[in-house]
Amino acid sequence: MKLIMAVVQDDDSARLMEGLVEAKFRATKLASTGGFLRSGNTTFMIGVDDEKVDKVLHVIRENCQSREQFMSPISPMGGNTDSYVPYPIEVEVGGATVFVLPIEKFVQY
Ligand code: 2BA
Repeated sequence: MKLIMAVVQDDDSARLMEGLVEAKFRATKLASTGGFLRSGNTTFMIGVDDEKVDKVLHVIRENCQSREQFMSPISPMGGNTDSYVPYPIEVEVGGATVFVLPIEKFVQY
């Protein structure tokens, strides 16, 4: 069994959850925050048998798209301004960042 952890954009999370439920996968959605943009994203926890991992990855790919986002840098408060960029910068946020982890034990009580 594997645990798939997928960080996706909030805009895709409802569609992805629908896709997973439709494909009969169980998933848990967690509210998360990206360290770089400091804005909300969504992390899915999906526990599946090994042979179904590729099917889940397919559902994720089908329902998540990458987008350009602007990041407004926060001005440093009396700190070092050497690397400070005073205008918004555009970053491409991926459709999904996915980790596939082995599960040692799975129990439900
Ligand atoms: P954030 O950390 O808010 O990053 C959003 C986007 O900003 C990233 O998109 C990337 O394009 C850019 N970015 C991140 N760090 C950067 C840096 N040091 N310099 C320049 N640009 C940078 P994605 O790579 O698609 O990541 C989307 C979200 O997935 C991330 O949001 C974070 O929440 C999560 N993530 C990505 N890689 C991760 C990792 N190795 N471990 C844990 N979470 C990760």
